[in-house]
Amino acid sequence: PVDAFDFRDITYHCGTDTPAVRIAFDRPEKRNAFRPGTVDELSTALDHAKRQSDIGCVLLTGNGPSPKDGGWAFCSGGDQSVRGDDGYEYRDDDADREDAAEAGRLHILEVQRQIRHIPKPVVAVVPGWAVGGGHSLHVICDLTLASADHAKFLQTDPDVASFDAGFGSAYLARQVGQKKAREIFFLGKTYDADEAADMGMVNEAVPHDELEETAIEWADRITSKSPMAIRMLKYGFNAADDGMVGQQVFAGEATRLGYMTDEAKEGRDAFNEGRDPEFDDYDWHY
Ligand code: 2NE
Repeated sequence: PVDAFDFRDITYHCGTDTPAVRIAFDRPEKRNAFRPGTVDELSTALDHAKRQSDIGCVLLTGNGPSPKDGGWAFCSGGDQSVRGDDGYEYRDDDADREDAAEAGRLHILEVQRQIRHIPKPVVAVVPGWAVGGGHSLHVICDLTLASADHAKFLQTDPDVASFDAGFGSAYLARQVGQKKAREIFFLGKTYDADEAADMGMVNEAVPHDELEETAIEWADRITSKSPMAIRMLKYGFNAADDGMVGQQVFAGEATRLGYMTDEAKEGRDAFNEGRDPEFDDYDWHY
């Protein structure tokens, strides 16, 4: 575990041999449903992982099995037992948190954006149920690896009068097509890992006892590659769907690469030295 944190609802581990982190929902008796404090912890862990320049991949998963009935889950979405009238509330042993707010929260959507923008691939490692807002989380991740034995994918949003009308549905339609995405939400069928792989929202289904090992292999493959290239590719894949924000994020990374050139250093140095910049040595590339 990463010592800096004392999490209650998630576990957070940093690889020793693999430059990746493993973040896991840790409420298996609730099928890893998230309450506001869970979301706070997830956000903190993702932010920490983002800032570690030696970490190139995030594995997001759910611990299990449930001590109550042996069931496995990635995440079953918002904890309906703490859903108030305007969002999810800090109640019981969630209420003494530093960030506890009076108003209902829906900040899992902020976490979706964190996953979207973190400059390293996030892999959803799905050992069991991915349901509702938990389904949307696997959708937003860059890759999904699933247990062929226990993973199940289900959208219950309309059953509980909730709706992820953003990435959870619209981006899902980019992955599986419009008809299939509408089927997932409108019919609420349950799909196993092979079916989810066939429709394009899961990359691979592997035997349950090989799930974590395969996830680490994927992290090893990802982190053996050029960090700059992986980052630019992630933001390139995002850009077309993310509009001006997608362009802004991609452009920010292009700016960073630009800053690393002698040409940019000449612009900076000329200003700091109070002289005109000398750009004659730099090509108008074609
Ligand atoms: C996940 C699913 C399909 C599992 O079914 P099953 O039969 O395997 O287990 P069971 O018995 O239903 O659940 C085991 C225990 O976990 C709790 C259950 O209440 C049960 O507790 P006990 O009876 O043992 O005490 N549990 C499971 N999911 C929970 C949840 N989300 N909140 C609180 N407790 C939960 C089945 O359990 C299921 O359908 N769960 C509900 C899925 C759901 O509707 N999630 C919310 C969707 S809305 C959302 O996530 C969202 C959003 O769309 C946008 C923004 C924010 C949130």
